[in-house]
Amino acid sequence: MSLVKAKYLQVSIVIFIALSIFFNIRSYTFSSESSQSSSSYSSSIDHFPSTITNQPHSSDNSLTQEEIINKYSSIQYQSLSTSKVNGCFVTLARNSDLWGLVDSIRSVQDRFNNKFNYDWIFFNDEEFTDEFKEVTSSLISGKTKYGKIPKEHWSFPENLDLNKAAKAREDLSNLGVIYAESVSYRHMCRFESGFFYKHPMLADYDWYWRVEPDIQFFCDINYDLFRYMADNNKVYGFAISIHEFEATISSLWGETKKFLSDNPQYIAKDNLLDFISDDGGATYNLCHFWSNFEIVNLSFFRSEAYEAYFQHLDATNNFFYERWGDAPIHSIAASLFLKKDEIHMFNDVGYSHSVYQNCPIDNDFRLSHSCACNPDNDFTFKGYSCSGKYFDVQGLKKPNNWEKYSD
Ligand SMILES: Nc1nc2c(ncn2[C@@H]2O[C@H](COP(=O)(O)OP(=O)(O)O)[C@@H](O)[C@H]2O)c(=O)[nH]1
Ligand SMILES: [Mg+2]
Repeated sequence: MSLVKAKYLQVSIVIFIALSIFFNIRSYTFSSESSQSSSSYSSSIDHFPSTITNQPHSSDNSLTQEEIINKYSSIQYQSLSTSKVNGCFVTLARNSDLWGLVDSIRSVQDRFNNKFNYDWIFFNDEEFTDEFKEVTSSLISGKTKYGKIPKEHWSFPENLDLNKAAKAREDLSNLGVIYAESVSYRHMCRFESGFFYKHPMLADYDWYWRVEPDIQFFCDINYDLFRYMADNNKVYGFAISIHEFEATISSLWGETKKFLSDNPQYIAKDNLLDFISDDGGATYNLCHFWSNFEIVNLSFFRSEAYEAYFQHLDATNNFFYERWGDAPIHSIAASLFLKKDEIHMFNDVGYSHSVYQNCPIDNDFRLSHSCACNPDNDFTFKGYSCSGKYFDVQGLKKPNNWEKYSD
């Protein structure tokens, strides 16, 4: 072989090796990209090992809420995503609720779920239309699932006196009570009280976050509210609390007391009774957590105590003879069966449902979280709210200036 030929061969080999390395790297890159795009982003982060070192944990109980939020918000979204809990959004809706729901979903996605990609489950007493499924799934970054409610979870109990129920609706309507005449509203409240968490689609989940049509989140939510609950041993979370219309639940407290006298073992030792009663349990003060937004560990609803309580209430048929809401039922159960430090108020999310809203009154917080709300409209410390009382019975420090926003 001549010297020129040998040199030529040497150069060719170097070029060949360089090209091989280059194409190997390229093919590796392409294959990892394509495998990511073939599975959803949410499932790819689900399986990412949780290796972050600054992951918050239960010792956070010793921090104030402000310190916790600062701590959680400072952690990178990507890192937080690796520590997702087994939670999902749940929405009960009619097909006709679609367009009111679109805004709710956009708000949840824009402020929270585009960062975390939690799944979303929809329930309906009828089949969802293709349009409903197409539109909602196009907006949601997690997986979407659509479930039909079993007939037995959305129908009159066999022993219901239909005439008595019709007369009760009429009487309540004469008092001018909202939804007094509606049968479907009563099915809805009963389903949300005792059945939604029994749907097989929820069986694989430990946590749920309820979303309704026509709600809005005003502020950026930069930490995983589910993860916050899990890490801090919280079971029930809410944003707004309010008084119930007494006429809708005339017999609810009497039935609750009957249940408790037969089942005192279910009452938690360090409970939140003082939130729902001003006289040590003699009467109900009508305070309840507004359940249209709630984040709950489903083990609470699946517990023996909650199930026995629901069965006792349902046997009265007063979901139909009165108009019992799921909000007072969830709230009474949470206040009695949970320890008070298992209940958490999210007063940092900025949340609105119909006429009432939570808007953080701290200027710095609102500005740094791009909150799009007027603090004058914050309901937290207004007279019809129960959240001032909640702060008191939980021994929480009210924000500076709260009096300025209290009517
Ligand atoms: N599938 C179904 N969902 C319902 C029905 N009535 C109410 N809902 C849903 O139940 C939730 C509460 O109803 P909503 O009208 O918002 O009651 P409000 O918040 O008490 O005024 C919402 O998510 C509704 O979309 C119904 O008849 N069928
Ligand atoms: Mg609603």
